[in-house]
Amino acid sequence: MSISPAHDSAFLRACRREPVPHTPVWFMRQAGRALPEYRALREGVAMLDSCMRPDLVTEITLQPVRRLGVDVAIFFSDIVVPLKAVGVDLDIVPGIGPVVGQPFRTAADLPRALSPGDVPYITAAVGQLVSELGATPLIGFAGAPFTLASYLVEGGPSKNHARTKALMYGDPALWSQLLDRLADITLAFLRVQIDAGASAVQLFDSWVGALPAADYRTFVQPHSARVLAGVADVPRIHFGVGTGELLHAMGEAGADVVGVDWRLPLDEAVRRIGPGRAVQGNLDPTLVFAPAAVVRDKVRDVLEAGKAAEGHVFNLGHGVLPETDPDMLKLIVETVHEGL
Ligand code: 1CP
Repeated sequence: MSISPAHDSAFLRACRREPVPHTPVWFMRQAGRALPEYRALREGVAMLDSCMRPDLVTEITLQPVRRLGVDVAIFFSDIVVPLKAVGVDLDIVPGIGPVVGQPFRTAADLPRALSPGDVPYITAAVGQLVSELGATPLIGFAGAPFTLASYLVEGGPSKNHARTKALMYGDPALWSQLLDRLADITLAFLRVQIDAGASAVQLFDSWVGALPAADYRTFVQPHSARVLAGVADVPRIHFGVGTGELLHAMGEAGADVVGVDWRLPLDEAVRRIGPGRAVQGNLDPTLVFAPAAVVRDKVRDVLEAGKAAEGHVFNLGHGVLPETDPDMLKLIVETVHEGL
């Protein structure tokens, strides 16, 4: 196996907990939404259609790297793309998010497994991107089984995940079958991206913060752990929102880097996660609406707290909000790179 030109990038070094020339920085949801050049490209193209066009995916993924000077590219796609690829009737509705035609109720609704032949456009787009990116690493990603299950069971975005939890607590055998199948799909989707050249992966369990730690360990962790074990040949980032009480368990699931939202200072997150893992985060995504001087101070606070970690990848505590001024993101990148 040849060594990738991105191997010695600050990002991959931080993930491996090696010394870095500067703290690496990227933003969840950096590709899309906040950039006018993204909106121009997406004009008249439905979200899921754009994810199947390697030319568009490549261009959208590269836009924030060019404009913002971030250290990493994140593949432009969505967590529901592999579900669509195995035939689940769903769409991404503007202003809402993923909506599923027939929500999951019984074993007859189990999605089928995913094979690489189902997503040739992912292989093509990753290959094209990796050759254009050179020494800039590309992060592949997927949704974790719990978060994907929430969309399938609720039929769309949900605040309290009530039906999802009703299935989990009420029919543990069917729940386990569903999460097992989703783990297969997620793992296959991540493997496609790694095999095409992605140099790290992020497993998004965005909504798992809805669970107490004991139930997370029983009903979710084994499935996420199986996914993460299957991609141990690259650095693995594992992230969720509102996961202050789950950080240790999410690390245990097999993450090299644990993503932290904005609610907990990084030094406290590091204490909870324990040794042997790097952290990613965690500027509040709404801070970009504060004056520049405040933003710079808060960025430095995050860098200071991040010193407690064996490796720190700077990011927001969740995705870029659509109203964000790209110049503010640029200011954040510059401030992170300046260091303390
Ligand atoms: O990060 C990037 O720059 C790559 C692009 C990306 C990623 C990583 C998109 C494009 N989606 C995702 C992941 C994703 N999708 C997650 C995990 C990350 C997170 O927690 O934010 C989740 C939960 C989704 C589901 C989803 N897709 C939502 C959230 C709905 C809810 O439940 O609140 C939404 C709004 C989408 C649509 C979507 N995905 C991506 C974009 C640019 C959009 C906007 C749709 C459009 O332009 O029509």
